[in-house]
Amino acid sequence: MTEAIDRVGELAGEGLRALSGAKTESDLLEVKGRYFGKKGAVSAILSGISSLSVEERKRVGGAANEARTRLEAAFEARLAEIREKDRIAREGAETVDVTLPGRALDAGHRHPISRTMADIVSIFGRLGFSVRGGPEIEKDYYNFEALNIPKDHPARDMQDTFYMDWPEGDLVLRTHTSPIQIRTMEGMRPPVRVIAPGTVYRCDSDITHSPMFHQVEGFAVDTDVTMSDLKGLLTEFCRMMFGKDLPLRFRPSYFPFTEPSAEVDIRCVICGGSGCRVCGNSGWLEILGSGMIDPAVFGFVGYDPERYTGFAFGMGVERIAMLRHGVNDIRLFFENDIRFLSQF
Ligand code: 2U9
Repeated sequence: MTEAIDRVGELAGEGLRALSGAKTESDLLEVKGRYFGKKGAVSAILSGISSLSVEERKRVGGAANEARTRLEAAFEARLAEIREKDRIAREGAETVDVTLPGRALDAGHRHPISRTMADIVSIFGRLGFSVRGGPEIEKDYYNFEALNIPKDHPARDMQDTFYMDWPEGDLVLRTHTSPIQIRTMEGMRPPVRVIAPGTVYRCDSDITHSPMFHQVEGFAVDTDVTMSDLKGLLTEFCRMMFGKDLPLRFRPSYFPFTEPSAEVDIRCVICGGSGCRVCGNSGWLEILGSGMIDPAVFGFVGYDPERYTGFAFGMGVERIAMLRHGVNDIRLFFENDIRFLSQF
């Protein structure tokens, strides 16, 4: 009997030492199982006391229950200690070092096409032009008819124009910003000096054409506007845009809405005139179309063609941005690849 009581004392001592040596929750559970769990050593002693006398059973059973109570209390205390240590370790690992330098936010900037367009508009603003806009879904009349482009004209080719199949009638995505000039003339008498920037659409796509692109057009109408006014204005524009001493030339051309018409070339900004792939070895780059507004156009807006003359011009913004930044594929502007766009 004293043997059994001694054994309980030994087990209690061993169990308490094992509990205080446990490092983790699973160590603790393992110790509990071994000493005072359902199948542990203390339980084994309790189940072996049935052969003892009542008196002995009381003493051994009392000692065993007391030992189990102490072990359970020690278990709870050690469990709390281990959990607190784990929490402190976890929170230490998660700590934010507020003294580390911050991560800089990337500053955004305007798209190179928007910037080029704003620069062109700003130059014409300084030269006395005001800015007008208009709808991108446009009536056939404003996009073609009033610009002296009748129904059978090749400029209306199905391959170039996006026709809208809408019940509202003959609508197209504007193929140029020229309808803005027609709408402007309908609403005001000369003198007129207006610049018309905007997005335009043509069904065309390769390295120099995009189905959505941008134009800046402009025009002036008064009683005495001449071709030399046009040449003076565009010469000044090219020099403000590309450089002070830039040579340029006016080359005869054809547009349905201007007569006579001229295209403006600047000395190649890539090779300086010696000839390269960009200028097709000519030493010149086509930059603008222009001309004197055809009197037939004045007929559509109720301007007296005997009294008024005017000039008009137009340019593609992407082409100018490509030359300015040395970009060789127009599609790069619209792929929204930040690695490309962040260069500008
Ligand atoms: C009215 C009368 C005349 C606008 C003009 C051009 C010549 C021209 C092209 C440049 C490159 C289009 O983007 S592009 O392909 N434009 O060559 N545009 S004269 O003439 C007008 C406009 C409106 C009422």
